[in-house]
Amino acid sequence: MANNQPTVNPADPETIPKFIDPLPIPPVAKPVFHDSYYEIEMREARHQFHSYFPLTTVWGYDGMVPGPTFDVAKDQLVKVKWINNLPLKHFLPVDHTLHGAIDSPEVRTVVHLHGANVDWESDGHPEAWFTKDYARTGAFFRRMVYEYTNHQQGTTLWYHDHAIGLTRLNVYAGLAGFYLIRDSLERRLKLPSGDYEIPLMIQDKSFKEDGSLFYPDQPPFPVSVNPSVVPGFLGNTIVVNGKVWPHLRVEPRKYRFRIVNASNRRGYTLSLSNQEAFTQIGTDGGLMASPVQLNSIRLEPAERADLIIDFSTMQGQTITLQNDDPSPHLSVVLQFRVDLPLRGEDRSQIPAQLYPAMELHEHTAHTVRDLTLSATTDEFGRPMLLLGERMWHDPATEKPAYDSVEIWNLVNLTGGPHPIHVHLVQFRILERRPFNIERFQKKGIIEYTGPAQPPKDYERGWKDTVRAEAGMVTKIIMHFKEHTGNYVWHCHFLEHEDHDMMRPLRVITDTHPVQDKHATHT
Ligand SMILES: [Cu+2]
Repeated sequence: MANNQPTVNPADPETIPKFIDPLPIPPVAKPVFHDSYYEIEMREARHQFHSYFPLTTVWGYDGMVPGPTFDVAKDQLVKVKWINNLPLKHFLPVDHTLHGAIDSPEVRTVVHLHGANVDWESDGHPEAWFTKDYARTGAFFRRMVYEYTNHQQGTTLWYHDHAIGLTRLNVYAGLAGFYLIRDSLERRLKLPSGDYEIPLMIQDKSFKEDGSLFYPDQPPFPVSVNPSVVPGFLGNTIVVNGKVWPHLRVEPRKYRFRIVNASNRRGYTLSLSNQEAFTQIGTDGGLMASPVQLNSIRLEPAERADLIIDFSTMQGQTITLQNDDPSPHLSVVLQFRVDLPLRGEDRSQIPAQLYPAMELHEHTAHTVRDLTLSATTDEFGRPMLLLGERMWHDPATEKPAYDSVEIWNLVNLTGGPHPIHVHLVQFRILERRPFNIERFQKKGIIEYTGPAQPPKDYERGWKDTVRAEAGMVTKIIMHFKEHTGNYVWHCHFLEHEDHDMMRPLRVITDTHPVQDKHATHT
């Protein structure tokens, strides 16, 4: 490192110079044979989060943070052997009181491809975990080689760890990567591509003075458990594609950014510092029917956005991708420098029609479920959040029939928003509507107190994760098709997910599906 480098304390964001490192682009994963069989090894590595930091111990797919990017075609069968070559001891504080972590190996992994339409045995069920050399496996472990059929619209997925009771630590340690599916409809659109298509994985992290990753072993209130899960981890630096506050040099032209919020707990409201608008073309599940002009976009953990920023009128400018946060550090994410010469005419387009509109209609629903998000305390007196008033280990209650359409009313009683993720399906957000919490808690009846609100402009497409707003009923609709078996649904605040805000989702074959449809509340 240079002698004239400023005195940097990785633990103190005040001392960390911003926009020093260029934004890295994760390399594309390479099959080991037949263009379709991959082997990806989870291993401990040393990672440079910032040029002025010492190296940091991480756990990465192929030792990288983020992991290598899968770039596959729709309907192309892809097989991946996920290999756990991690140490036997965790380097982050494991809470052995959490579900699934009480009497099981300290280091367990299982890979979930988030947003995938996939057979349950390859979905990365939290109890399908395995240890090094598959020496020990969880109750739902079925296969070493996962199969992804990629039978779905082209989109930006991401893969990450999902081991029961450890997800927050394994993802924070670095186990996350991109998985892009491309289809021929999209190829015809002439969107910005190649060097002009850039994935952005946004995470918040905190570091110790020696550059190692910091994750708290205690909540900010006294508990009898040590180490103990915390209600939510919020870091004091922003990391994009594995670098703390990087910069990206761009040409004065259009760029496509595939953004995933891969943070444990932090949500972001992103905008450009020069107040210019940008265009959204896709949501979690793929391209939207038509593009949307936005000045800002909110992304909770696990949500994705496919955006086009047109730098053609910004030549010579330096622009920050900013986050709506009072902290001077957490309000900046990434710096764009529009200082590269235009290498050629920008022939990319943003067509007015992107993808055939496919809707799910309310009248086609077989089943409507009211599912609560509620707060309670666990046996140690710690706050704990639940779905449907049940814990993870309680018997499955959400058992949609194969080829059925369901409406879920996410009834949020908790006082804060939670990003709810349903495995296997892409859904539509129908509405959000305020209701009387007290009356619901006393009588179990939804009494609406205001008009229904349509989804936000940036949510009008396929979603697999939705912000269930506090004091609101968030109504989603989805079609369970193609697969049956053992999936899950959960809050994507990883500290909540690891502490019982997760439930089984069992898609069942039933020639006489139970018709528990009831009148929708009006
Ligand atoms: Cu939550």
